[in-house]
Amino acid sequence: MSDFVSTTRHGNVAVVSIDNPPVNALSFHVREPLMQALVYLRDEPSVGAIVIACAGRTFVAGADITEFGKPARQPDLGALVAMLETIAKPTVAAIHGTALGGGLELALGCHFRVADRTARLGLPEVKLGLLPGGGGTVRLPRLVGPLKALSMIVSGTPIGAAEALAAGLVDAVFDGDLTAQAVSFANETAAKGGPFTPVRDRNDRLDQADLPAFDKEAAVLAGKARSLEAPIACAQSVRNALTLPCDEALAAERDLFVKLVAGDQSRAQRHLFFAEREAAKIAGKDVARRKIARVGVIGAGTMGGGIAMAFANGGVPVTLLEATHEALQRGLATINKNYAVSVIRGSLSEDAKRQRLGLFKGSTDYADLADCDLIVEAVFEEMAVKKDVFGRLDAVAKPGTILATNTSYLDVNEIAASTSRPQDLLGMHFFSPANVMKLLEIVRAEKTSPDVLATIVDLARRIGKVPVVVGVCHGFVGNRMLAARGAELETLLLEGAMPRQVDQVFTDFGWPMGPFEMSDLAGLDIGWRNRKARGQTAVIADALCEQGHFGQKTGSGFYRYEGGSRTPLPDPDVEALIRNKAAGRGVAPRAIGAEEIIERTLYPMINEGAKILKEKIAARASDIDVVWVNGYGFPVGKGGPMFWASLEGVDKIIQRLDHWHQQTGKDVFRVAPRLRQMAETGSWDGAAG
Ligand code: 3H9
Repeated sequence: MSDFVSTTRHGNVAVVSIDNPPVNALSFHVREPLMQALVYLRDEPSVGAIVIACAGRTFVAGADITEFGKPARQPDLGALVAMLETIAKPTVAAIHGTALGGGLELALGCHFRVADRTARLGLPEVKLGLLPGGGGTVRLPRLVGPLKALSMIVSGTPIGAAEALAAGLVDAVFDGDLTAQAVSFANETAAKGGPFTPVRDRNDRLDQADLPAFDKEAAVLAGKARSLEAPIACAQSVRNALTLPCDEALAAERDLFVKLVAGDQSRAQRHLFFAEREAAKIAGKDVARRKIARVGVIGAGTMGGGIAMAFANGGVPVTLLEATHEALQRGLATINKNYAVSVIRGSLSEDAKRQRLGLFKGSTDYADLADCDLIVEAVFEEMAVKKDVFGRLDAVAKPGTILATNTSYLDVNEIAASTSRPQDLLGMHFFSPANVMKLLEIVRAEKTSPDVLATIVDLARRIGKVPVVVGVCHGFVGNRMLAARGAELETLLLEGAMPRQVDQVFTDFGWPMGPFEMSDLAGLDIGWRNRKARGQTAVIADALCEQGHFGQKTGSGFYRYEGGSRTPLPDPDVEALIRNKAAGRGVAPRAIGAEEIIERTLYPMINEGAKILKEKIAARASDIDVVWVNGYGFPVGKGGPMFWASLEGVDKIIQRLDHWHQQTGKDVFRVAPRLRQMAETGSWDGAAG
């Protein structure tokens, strides 16, 4: 008995209960008493069967991630599961909430698993840059077959109880009092008599004939892994289960785990795990939240429609407002079509589609927004238009309604000042497509009240978004750093790099696509319009736009696209244009290496991040990482720009920025004081650490 593990008797059945809030992680202070309790019960003759259950909201959700990187303390998870398998009496895991990672591995050490109907089971270690290290890759294929195990372990996505039952992962699914039903199950099983075969000895689903199909699927998954090591290690380890004796496969899994856990990629992904949770913590978290039962969205274009879908996907009823009946019908038709595509792809059931569509109410009348608790505008990005919209909202919104602007750049303080209720207004900067992208920059204006902020952070999590609170400045965190990243791109072209070379450096780094391909996808006309509004120019991009080359949508931009395809092809005309513009400026082309491209794009971006921290536009460096990974495709295996800066070496970054500043005199290379401070203290907060 301990504070974390206790045993109760129900006749012949002993129930061992783990109670380690909030998620019953298998910390050392749980493993040690759990081991002791199991050894005692194994040897206690009056005990006929053992149930492992958990208190609180969930079964064990994994190993304790905070212990990784510290010296291992025995018993480790492997020893615990191995010991479980020495028990001759039936052992049953009673799973409610989530059985994840080490939690599912513990359950796989039992002879049987029973689950509550709402339970979810999975091995998500890959998302932490790891593979399951407690025998999961070796035992799961023995229950569900190698192909299913491969898909579960490489994706890291948990499955529901019904699917787990069908796959053979659980033996029974129950409604109601799970522990009581697990005890009955254990009693009945014990009465039937053994011997009971541990999972490690069940080999009937391990058929060597599956190897070719397995290897084919593993190759497909490896292709999607880009530069990440963990998915490859996961696939290798499941393959070992198929080809090696159990103990050898377990030892190989352990070796792979030890290697990954010490590597930079897993450190980066573990950093992101905690960073995302940290980002949702805001000062004044104890304030009462406002109730959000219905949301209004103004504008049914790409952005507004996506935002409306994001709310409906989270189960929140939406009133969608457009200026004209035609625009409204067009918007609703697009939403309908998007859901229909999801049904065809198999990611949404027909029933769920109907339910979601049922949450929409369309209108062209502002008065219909009167019952909304939150109203988000997604209209044209122009201050006068925004002010007009909020003026009308002021007249119809009920007192206490939260007003949000989806602006990407405009001054949220100025928008707030144009209403009679600035305390109720903030920015909700969704990323396109808003129904898919996880990031939500929540822009806190000067007068935004703490309860408004807390309500929107909670709502964001409710609809599955990753919220990050940011302050008011041009472009907030993400777009402001994007501008710094892109400041030298045109110059690089003029000096001799071609779009495909720059993009290749980015994809080699781990980005899903490079900046030129991204501009083509977003539409070059958007940047062109913004530049014109700000009196700015861009030599190459402006020339392309003047010729009507707006990117993918016109079949040409920095690349050409054949027959409506999305595959970018190098365009000799664009390359000639670049050379001509360079010659016109007297710039002789030279060979530009990958290092230089990184130094002149990613280093300025880190520098801008340092300024953002100093100005308190972001509360923490890790918030910036969350923005970039979830909104802009910064490679997860590098942990976000600010984490990556430490891997790259802040001293080196400063030295090269100084070099480029001397060479060019450009402001974008002027080293920010906070960056120098980081080099001195080793911490973005300014304190030594
Ligand atoms: C593993 O198992 C390796 C093994 O194969 C091998 C070992 C040898 N450890 O997410 P929430 C904290 S790797 C430590 O906001 P929710 C979390 O930081 C692990 N702490 O709740 C937060 O703390 P705070 C494989 C953990 O209800 C608090 O709990 N397992 C852990 O939205 C609440 O978390 C996973 O990867 C942990 N394992 O979601 C599962 N998990 O309040 C990771 C959570 O101070 N966990 N915390 O910010 C999850 O996916 C979600 O937490 C879960 C609940 C779905 C369970």
